[in-house]
Amino acid sequence: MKRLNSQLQQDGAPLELILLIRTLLAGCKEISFRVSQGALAGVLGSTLSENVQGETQKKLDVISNQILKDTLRESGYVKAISSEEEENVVPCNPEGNYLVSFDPLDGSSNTEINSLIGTIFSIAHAPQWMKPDDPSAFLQPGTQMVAAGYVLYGPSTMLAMTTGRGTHLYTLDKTHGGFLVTNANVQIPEQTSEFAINTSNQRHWEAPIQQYVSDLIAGSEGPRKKDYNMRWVAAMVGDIHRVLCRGGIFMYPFDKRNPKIPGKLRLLYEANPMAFLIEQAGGLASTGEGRIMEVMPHEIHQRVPTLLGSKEEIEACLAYYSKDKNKKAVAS
Ligand code: FDP
Repeated sequence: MKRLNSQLQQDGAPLELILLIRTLLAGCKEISFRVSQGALAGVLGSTLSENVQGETQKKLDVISNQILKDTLRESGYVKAISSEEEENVVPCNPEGNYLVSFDPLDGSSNTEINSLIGTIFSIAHAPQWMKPDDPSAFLQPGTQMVAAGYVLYGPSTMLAMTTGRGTHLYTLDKTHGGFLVTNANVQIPEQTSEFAINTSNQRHWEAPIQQYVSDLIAGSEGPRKKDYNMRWVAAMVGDIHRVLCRGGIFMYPFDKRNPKIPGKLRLLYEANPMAFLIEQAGGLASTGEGRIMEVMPHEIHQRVPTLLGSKEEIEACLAYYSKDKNKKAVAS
């Protein structure tokens, strides 16, 4: 089986990027170990502090964030970090050539129930002019990413990663501590009959997604003329992993509750890296209005509506948005 290094070399990744990825993954292996210890590691449960988004931090979030921060800062490859758990950019080596954004532990409420969780990351070049504490360099569209991926802490520890030459799945071989390629050049089936959305938010969705999901639920008796099944891991990393493995559509759409917070998921370290993985595997990643990877961020913790998955199903969903737009244009 091919090792991580060989795959990265084959994909033409520069040496420094390979070394950075290996450093990041060393941190993830430590997180994987801590996570697998569960309550025995004495790290589960909530701390008293809240993170910048006002969510209660679980201790594992804090620990995972610290592990990644320390490992990346010490590496010398990184100029600055943005993390879900850090209000501001974390300055690192002024001579570093890369910017790393991460959600150290996505789906952290799943820690309480010993279910899927993971680390999501994206890597971009650090501009030379940038000072390490300057957040503006992070405000570039996802098309500028040089690598992205996630490490999934499940029954096995898996890595999904792309450097722009396909999406590959790796499995951590705990006997020798390395990631081995277990599925190269993943191709997401273009058609699907599986969808994932938190339907408890239905009343807050806009008209196109209301209609789309209601037509999915209508199944073979509705306009889509086939039966759909629903799956919801409640951790984006788990839901996207399923989509990469067997297709599907994952949605966290625009939410009318607060127009200033248009979606739940964060652009830099959730939506963008997943969009890169999905596109590289032949799927589509949209906000409903346009390509996720072309969204120009205006702040590091920006949220976006997300529709990710099988090509034809995303296209079918986007047709509802176009129809709605046309209807509004005719009415005005
Ligand atoms: P979590 O808050 O548990 O870290 O990052 C946001 C996220 O998880 C996603 O992984 C997940 O898809 C979503 O939130 C689930 O949130 P809801 O239960 O509010 O739908």
